[in-house]
Amino acid sequence: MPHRSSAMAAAIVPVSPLTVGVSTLEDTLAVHLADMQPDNARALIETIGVMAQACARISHLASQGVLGGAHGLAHNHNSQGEAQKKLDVLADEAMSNALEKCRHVAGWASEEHEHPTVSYDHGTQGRYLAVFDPLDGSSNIEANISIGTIFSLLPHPYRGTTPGEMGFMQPGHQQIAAGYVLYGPATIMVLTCRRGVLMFTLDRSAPAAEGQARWVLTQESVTIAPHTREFAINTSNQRFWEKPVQRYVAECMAGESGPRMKDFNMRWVASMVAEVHRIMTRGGVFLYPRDTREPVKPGRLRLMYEAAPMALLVEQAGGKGSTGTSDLLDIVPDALHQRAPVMLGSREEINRIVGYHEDPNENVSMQLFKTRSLFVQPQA
Ligand code: AFP
Repeated sequence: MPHRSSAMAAAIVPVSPLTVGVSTLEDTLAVHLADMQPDNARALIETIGVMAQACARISHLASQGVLGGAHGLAHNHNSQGEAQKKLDVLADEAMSNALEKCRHVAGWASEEHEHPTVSYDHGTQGRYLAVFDPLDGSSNIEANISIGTIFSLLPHPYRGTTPGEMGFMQPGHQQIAAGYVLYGPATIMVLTCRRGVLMFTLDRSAPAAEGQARWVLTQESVTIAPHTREFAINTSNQRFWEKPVQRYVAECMAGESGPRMKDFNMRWVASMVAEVHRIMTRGGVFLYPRDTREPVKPGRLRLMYEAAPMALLVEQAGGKGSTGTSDLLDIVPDALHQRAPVMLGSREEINRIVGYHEDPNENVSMQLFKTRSLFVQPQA
């Protein structure tokens, strides 16, 4: 059997122009990364290919529904104390098993495990550290609503030694690549290697079970419009939000008769992958702000598994990601499972929300606006 790397090397020369609807993942990346040093490009293509293959496997498991035996609880808890679903566990295994075989990956961190895993065979020589949320939106599984996988590649900072937890503590702007796979009516991968954003659709008629998943390029240069009339937030937490978010949402809700002078639409899928994908296709903002429900947690979403990869994708598509007070990509994690407030999407809207955080007269504006808001603002 040929070694996978030699098969990849053959696949990346000669390059041909990208053709949407025809170019496969490997062919597309060979063209897309043509400016990279060939050895680096080959390693990146091979590693993304390995993760894409694992996601095709997860797509297959998810698409089987209850017939595949992947519904329901696994009767385990993850490192965060959250009850794991069977599909959480299976997705985690699919990603881990794939990365274990990849010679470029020295180690990986999964949202499902307390500590990172060092690759048995490639721990010292691998050039990347992989980080992933194997199954995002797991509360949606039994309801047959979209779910996803989020992944990111960081450089292994101490190549030649095995990676420790400290090696993963890198800010989001260090990411070499980031992507997500949406398991919806179609399975779609959205990927950035810091050269814009590409979108691929899994050809489900190809035999994924034999490791032959076929991802077809379906959009190049994915771009998020700077303005939007759509926002996504879990409004059941409204009373816990910080004031600038209260103000932003209240103004959207006030619609034409409020200061924004236009009507807004709202969505909430409870799967960040699905929300970000909607933003990638038609704009919008996604907010999971800091709130006062659990003061020790600065938000619900994980910085490394969710916020940072999505922020890179959004930024590469022309949008912006922020905590409200700082750029999501600038945060240096101090713990693997660190949480962060997340606001991302259409650039001008995120700038507006950041502006509200900076506004020293915030409380004054809130009082003025109170008369027109559909929300009753909580008393200070
Ligand atoms: P699960 O994977 O535990 O279902 O969490 C999904 C998620 O991290 C993110 O994808 C959603 O946007 C968010 O949590 C939903 O949170 P709420 O249930 O609080 O709305």
